[in-house]
Amino acid sequence: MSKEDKRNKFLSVFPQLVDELKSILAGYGMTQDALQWYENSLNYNTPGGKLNRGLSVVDTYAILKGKSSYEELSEEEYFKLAMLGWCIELLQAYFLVADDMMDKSITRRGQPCWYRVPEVGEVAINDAFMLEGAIYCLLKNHFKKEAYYVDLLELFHDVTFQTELGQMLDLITAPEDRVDLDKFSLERHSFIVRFKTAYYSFYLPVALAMYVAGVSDEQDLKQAQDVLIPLGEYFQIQDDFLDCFGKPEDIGKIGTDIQDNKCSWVVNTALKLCSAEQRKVLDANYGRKNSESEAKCKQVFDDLKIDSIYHDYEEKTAQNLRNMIQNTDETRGFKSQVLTVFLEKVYKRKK
Ligand code: DMA
Ligand code: MG
Ligand code: MG
Ligand code: MG
Repeated sequence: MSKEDKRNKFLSVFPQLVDELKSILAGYGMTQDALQWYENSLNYNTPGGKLNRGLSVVDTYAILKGKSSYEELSEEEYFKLAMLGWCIELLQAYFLVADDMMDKSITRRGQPCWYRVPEVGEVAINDAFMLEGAIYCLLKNHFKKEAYYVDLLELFHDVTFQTELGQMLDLITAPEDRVDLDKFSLERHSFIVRFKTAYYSFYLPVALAMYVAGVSDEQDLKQAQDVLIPLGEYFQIQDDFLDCFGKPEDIGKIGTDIQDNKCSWVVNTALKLCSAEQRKVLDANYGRKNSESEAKCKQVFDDLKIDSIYHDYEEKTAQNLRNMIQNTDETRGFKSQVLTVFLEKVYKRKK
C-alpha cells in the first residue's frame, strides 16, 4: 500500500471516532451547540498534521507481527491499532493547543493556532483538556476487556506527565522578562527535549504497538526506549533548527524560539562557539520581542555557520543511531526494523 493510501485509510477512521465522542456527550444530555463545539475542536486540532505518530503505531504493529503489508491485518486488528494511533494524535493535539498559547505562536499546520480563532480565545484551554479526555473515552470503549488495558492507561499517564515536566522545564528556562543566556547549555537542552518530545513522539507509539502485539517484555521495552529517546532528541533538534532556518510554507508554522527566549539547540550551539563580540550581540538581542533583534541573532547564527554544524550533527547522530540499532536483541520477538523505519522517517526531514 502506498504512503498516501496508508494515510487515507488512517484518516477514514477519524470521522467514526468523532461520532463516537459526540455520542458520549449526547449520552450526558449535552445540547447540540456543545456537540458542535467539540466536533469543531476535534476537527480543527487533530487530523491536520503529518500523522507520523499515529501511523507509526500501525506500522510498528505490522512489523512486530511479521506482516509485510496492511492488507494482511484483519479489519478488526487494523481498527484497534488505528484507534491507538488516533489516541496519540489526540494527545499531540492537546499538547499543541496548549503549547501554542504558552509560546504565543501564530500559525500551526498552515492555519491560525486554535486560541487565535476569534470565537475561541481562552476557551482553548478547556478544549485542550477535552482533547486529552477523548483518549480515555476511546480507550475505555475499545480496550477495557483487554489484559493490557491497565498497561495502556499507565503508559498514557506516565508519558503525558513526562511531557508536561518537559514543557515546564522548557518554559521556566525561558522566562519572558529576564534573559540570562548563562542558564542555557546543550546538556540542559538535551534533558528538556527528551522529556518534552521524545517520550510521547517516539517511545509511546512503539510501546503501544508492543503491548497489543504481546511483545512487551521489560527488556524489550527498555531496548526500544534506549534508541527511541535519543532519536526523539534528534527529532527535536531538527524542530529547533527548522524553527530558525525552515520555511513557514514547509513547516506550517512561524518560528518563535528567538523572540520567546527558548533554550533551543541553535542558540546553545552558537553560545559554545561565539566570540566575545558575538556574545554581546546575543545578550542584547536574544529573547527580545521585536523582529530587528531577532534578525541580529539570526545574523550571528549565519556568521557561525550553524547550518553546516547542524548538517554534521545530523550525519553523526544518524550514524550513531544506526550502530545502536544494529545491536538490537531480537530473541524475544522485538524487531530492529521497527527502529530503522523510525530513523529513516526522521533522517534529513525538512518539515
Ligand atoms: C514541542 O515544543 C513540545 C510539545 C510538547 C508540543 P515546541 O514548542 O518546540 O513545538 P513547536 O515548535 O511545534 O511549537
Ligand atoms: Mg511551540
Ligand atoms: Mg513549546
Ligand atoms: Mg519548536
